[in-house]
Amino acid sequence: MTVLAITGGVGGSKLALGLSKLLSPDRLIIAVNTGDDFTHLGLRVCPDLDTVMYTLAGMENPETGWGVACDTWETMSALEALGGPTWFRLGNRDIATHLERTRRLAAGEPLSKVTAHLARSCGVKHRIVPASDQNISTVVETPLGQLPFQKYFVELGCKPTVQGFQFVGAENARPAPALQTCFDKGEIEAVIICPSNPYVSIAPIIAIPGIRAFLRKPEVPVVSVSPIVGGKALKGPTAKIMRELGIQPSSLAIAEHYSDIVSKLFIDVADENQVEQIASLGVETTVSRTVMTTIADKTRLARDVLVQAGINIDQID
Ligand code: FO1
Repeated sequence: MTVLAITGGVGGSKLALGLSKLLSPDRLIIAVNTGDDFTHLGLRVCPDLDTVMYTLAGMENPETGWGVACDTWETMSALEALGGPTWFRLGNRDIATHLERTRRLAAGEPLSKVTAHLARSCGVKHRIVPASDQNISTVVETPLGQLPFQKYFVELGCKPTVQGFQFVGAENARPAPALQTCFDKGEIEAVIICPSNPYVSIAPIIAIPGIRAFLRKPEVPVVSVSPIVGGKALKGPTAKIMRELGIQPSSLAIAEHYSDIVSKLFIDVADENQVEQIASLGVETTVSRTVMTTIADKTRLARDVLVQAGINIDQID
């Protein structure tokens, strides 16, 4: 049997790493958001897939959470001298990932096959799969008009007011083959929704009909970890986006957002006072320390989440 972890980029990758320390490769499959993907400088860039891959490989840039540790920037400097766009920072080693992905995609390989090859080449044994091999593009609706995600997130620094999101392509997208096989064989015993931005990083995944339908099966426990602690997001624009969407940033709001798919929600001790309100939504809460800094934090939270999902890992290994 297998645990399905659903994640976006930096924040969710921390829990995915913790899960990978406790579950062997055949017991964990990690489905990653592809809504942030875009073609830049002619290269196909998949930020969340790369962040998960680099994090599980232990090679991610610890300061930013994305890109490769100790990467170099000569190509960016040379590009700047040529007047090229350098707003999206691509380190030299990171560029190799995008070059090889672009080459393989152009040769007709599906994204999940390319991702499996890249992850294996980085020494990652766990299965990292794009949520879908079909293109899904997150478009941000703002007063400036509809913006491609990375333009909003990086080039404009999340400044434009968010009025809504579109996940173009999601409705016609199918779960990645490896994921669909797990669904068809009834192999998934629990789903963990990692603490990524629910509105931007998890939503494009749940927008895929085959995945949304699976998460709604009452017999499959779905446990999530709130990305909001004490009314704030640990990283990124989650709280700002929530306010702009007219939602008060809180773990209660996260519980409301997930109430039709999540059976249990981990909230931080800072939000203990919201337990009753969340329980009234029919979502059980587990109060824990959800801020993950060290690998011990990530592994402990992963263990607690698995236990709440009914997976007693001590019997596994
Ligand atoms: N985020 C930034 O804020 N600035 C960047 O220059 C940047 C470059 C970048 C390059 C590769 C990559 O995989 C991620 C990168 N990110 C950058 C982060 C990226 O925009 C976000 O990780 C996701 O798209 C949102 O989770």
